[in-house]
Amino acid sequence: MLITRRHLLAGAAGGASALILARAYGAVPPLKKKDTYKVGFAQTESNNPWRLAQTASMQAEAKKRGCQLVYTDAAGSAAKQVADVNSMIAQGVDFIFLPPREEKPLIPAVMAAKKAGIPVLLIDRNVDPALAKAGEDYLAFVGSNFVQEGMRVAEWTIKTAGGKGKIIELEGSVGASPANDRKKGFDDTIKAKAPEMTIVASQSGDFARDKGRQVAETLLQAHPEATIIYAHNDEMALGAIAAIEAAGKVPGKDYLVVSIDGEKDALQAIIDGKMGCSCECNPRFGPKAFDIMYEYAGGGKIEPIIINPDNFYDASNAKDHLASAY
Ligand code: GYE
Repeated sequence: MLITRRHLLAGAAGGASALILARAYGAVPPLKKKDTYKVGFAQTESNNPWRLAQTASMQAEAKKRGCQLVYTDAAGSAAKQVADVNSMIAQGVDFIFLPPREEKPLIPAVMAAKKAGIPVLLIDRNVDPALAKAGEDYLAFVGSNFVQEGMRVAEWTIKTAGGKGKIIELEGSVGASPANDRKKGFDDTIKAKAPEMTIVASQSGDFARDKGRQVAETLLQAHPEATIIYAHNDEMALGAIAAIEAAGKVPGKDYLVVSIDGEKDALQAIIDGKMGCSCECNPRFGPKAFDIMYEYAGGGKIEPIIINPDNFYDASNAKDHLASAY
């Protein structure tokens, strides 16, 4: 399709038409209107409840719409995720849903799909906006505002801790957009609004429970003055709670633990008084992701950045959401 457009425009001459050519070449590939599609979903990893809930939601929606889903699991490797997307391109999928594990390494995969005439919808994680453009190199990004999630957790923490305390931060996967943005939102807010609070250590726990536990164990020992742990997701926060308990301390009393996602175990930890708060980040992308694909095929205008609203959980409401959590 892109080549057809280029050929159509190739006959024209002069500067203005060269500009049109550049724009046409820059457009997201079109999607033919059909009842069902063969779609790719290149998952990043499957080592936590958030990922499992996301995969289940995508699979259920594909089934509901009668679409064939080509599913891959990159098992935590950005290089494998690139290869997975390339294999979907080779299999001739109509459309690709992609949560790019890291911001930069997945750019070649996004560009390869575009070149092959396959529209890509980024779900839940983003690529580096300086290297690929929403609404041009890929159809759109749909997901949470991660900077805002970090800000909301920081504001709750400042209020709850009375503007004082030393903080240990457990970062998500290095190079992942939610890790970058949740750090920025939280750190900037602490700096701007809580002059008596400091982040004494900040290290990646790769969004994983056991890695979070290991990193927390080391950092708790290195920084006995810390009383607050901010984790970029619930799995690492739950790992930190295990590390606190293994050290003979009491989470919720000796340490305030705050995080993001709103998974079932975290809501239970809030109810049990072990965790302070968790900003929701909804993994159930299926209905929205497929709606966007069908809307695009039908000629609808797709906003390049579509933000999911996030709830916020603490002791005041965790119980009400436990039954519907993942
Ligand atoms: O918070 C985390 C998952 O990309 C928003 O990735 C997602 C994050 C989510 O592994 O638990």
